[in-house]
Amino acid sequence: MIGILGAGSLGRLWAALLPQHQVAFLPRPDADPAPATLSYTFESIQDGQHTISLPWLQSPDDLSLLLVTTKAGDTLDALQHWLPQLRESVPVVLFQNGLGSQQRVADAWPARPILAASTTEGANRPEPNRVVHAGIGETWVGPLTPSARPKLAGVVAQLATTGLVVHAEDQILPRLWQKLVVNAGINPFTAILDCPNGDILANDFFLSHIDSLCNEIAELMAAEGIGIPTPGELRQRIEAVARNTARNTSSMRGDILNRRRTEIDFINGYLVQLGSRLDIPTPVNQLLTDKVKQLSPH
Ligand code: NAD
Ligand code: KPL
Repeated sequence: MIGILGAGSLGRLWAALLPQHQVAFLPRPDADPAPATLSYTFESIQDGQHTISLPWLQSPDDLSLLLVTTKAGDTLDALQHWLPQLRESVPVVLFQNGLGSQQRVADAWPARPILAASTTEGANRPEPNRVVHAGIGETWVGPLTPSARPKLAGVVAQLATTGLVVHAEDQILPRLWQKLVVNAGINPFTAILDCPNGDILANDFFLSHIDSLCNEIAELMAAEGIGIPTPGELRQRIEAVARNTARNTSSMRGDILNRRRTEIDFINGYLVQLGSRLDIPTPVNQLLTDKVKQLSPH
């Protein structure tokens, strides 16, 4: 049985596409009491609308794989509740955006097979019981702890049964950084300016900070040994994604509009913390983090 911890947009996407008799959701500890099944409408890209009805997990002993699709700020707490109940050999795949939460999990359970995924699939939930696969992407999965290495091929094969494109990635950290760069350069601007992704490109606030932001990120990446990108390359990558997703509401703007906690601490906030550890100034990341925090509950 494949367990999904975090029954939100991304968790319900994977659950809808995995073989149905092999999937169960792990209830929140505060679920009161968990109903037997979770039903929702799933709008697939390829073949229309389906009703999905999946069980809540009855026995943790049944799990052979755990997909963790909570937000970054909820992940450690969620796993602290469930991992003591799962066999040590069960691979755990972390799907969070940003950085920081993955390392905390790997540090907390270094003997467990912990993997991280970086995905460009897009899913949203316009109503509580309707999930839309909004954009087809690709997913890279790689090991964070030594015992995850021998599990990687099997985990990728299980995830690929969805029909989604899933790659094994030995070096998952640089992949997570690539997504972090894009999120750090788009999400806070869209949240602060309250605009779709494409609209940041001509905005004075974006234009007056993007080069300094890219300088900060390039310096951090070089110090961390994650390649030596030039600030100009980072800016091009950020602007290309903003153009390609021009009408999208970023996840951070969506969180603010829905009065939810954002993932800023794991995006620009992570870069600020890394900068202070490495003695690299990060004033633009700090500014963006502060402004987003003023807008959202923390
Ligand atoms: P979401 O808010 O829709 O879903 C998170 C779910 O986790 C919610 O249903 C919440 O109730 C549940 N949760 C919180 N604490 C829990 C706990 N202690 N136990 C069990 N469940 C708990 O968020 P999402 O959009 O699905 O994103 C999840 C993660 O995936 C984020 O880090 C996001 O950045 C990343 N991601 C999302 C997408 C996407 O398209 N949605 C794409 C790439 C990456
Ligand atoms: O990942 C995203 C997000 O919104 O979190 C981007 C790439 C910015 C697309 O909206």
